Amino acid sequence: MKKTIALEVLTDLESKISIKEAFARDVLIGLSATPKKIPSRYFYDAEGSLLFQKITELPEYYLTRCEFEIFENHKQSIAASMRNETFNLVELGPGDARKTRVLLEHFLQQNLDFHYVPIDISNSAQEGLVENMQSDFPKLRVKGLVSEYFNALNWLKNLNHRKNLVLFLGSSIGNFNRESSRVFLHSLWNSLNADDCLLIGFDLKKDIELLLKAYNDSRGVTSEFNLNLLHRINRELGGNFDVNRFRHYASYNVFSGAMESYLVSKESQNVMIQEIGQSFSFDPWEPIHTEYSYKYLESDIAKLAEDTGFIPVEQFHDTARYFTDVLWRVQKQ
Ligand code: AVJ
Repeated sequence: MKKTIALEVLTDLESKISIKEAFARDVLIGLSATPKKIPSRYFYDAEGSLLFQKITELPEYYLTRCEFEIFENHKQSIAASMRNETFNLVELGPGDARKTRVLLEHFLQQNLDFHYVPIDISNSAQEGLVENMQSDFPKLRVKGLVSEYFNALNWLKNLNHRKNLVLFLGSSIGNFNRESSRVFLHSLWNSLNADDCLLIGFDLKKDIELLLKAYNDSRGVTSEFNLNLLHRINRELGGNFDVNRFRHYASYNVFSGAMESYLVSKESQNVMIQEIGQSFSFDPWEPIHTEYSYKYLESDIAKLAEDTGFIPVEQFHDTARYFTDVLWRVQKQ
């Protein structure tokens, strides 16, 4: 007998286009632009999500390990901020939610009164996640939402009036440029109620060598992760990329404070994409920009809270101080 999975697929009333159509549209726009680019959110198909999981286990990729350490060392303080409340633990883009398990386990053990509500655009990923959570934590009340973040938050707002603790972990915010991160956080503020909380992870500025190593690992997993974008275009959009004729390149931009990832064409070539009905030409050594991973100063983070309507409540670091998770409260007068 098939077990029922607590999963709700929300339809976005405004945009009725499928993920594949959006992918085709964004690849057309991105490869027609100068310089060429592809949005980083398309990394995470089934293959890309597995590769990202492998990245999080690499010795050079310190971010995930640091956030684990933060949760292990500070789960009591995080739980204390929610004691005597009935709340939704809402997670934006949970992935495999490995770090979140540390919190879930502790919250359950402390008998906190909450529902876990992971929100992700990928239906298959959410199905797996909700199923695993239900079997690993039989007492956990979980409701997975397949939706865009803000669509889901507004749905939640109308559904119940519980307090929300929103998790946005792993330096996902790093994929937004400085301006977009403000827009994103203020939209989040707008979708939340006064006194709701946000626990958000930021990767801190640090020695450039450590950053470069984290995005150019010795086993080449990050390279595979980046090149998977071209494989995905081949798989889903009928592209004929010869992936061997491109290489991964990642560098740190000291002016903007971001790691920047590219796929660089090693020679002059044309690539046909059936679903778009068009071919694209590449000059020798022409790059496609694929990702920004912005790094923060403590002062940037404080300013960001102030500018977007949040009050900093508590801040946590790993022992090396490579990474930080901050707990913010929504302020509305
Ligand atoms: C999941 C967006 C936080 O930017 O560090 C890892 C993705 N890219 N290695 C990051 C990523 C290359 C990661 N985020």
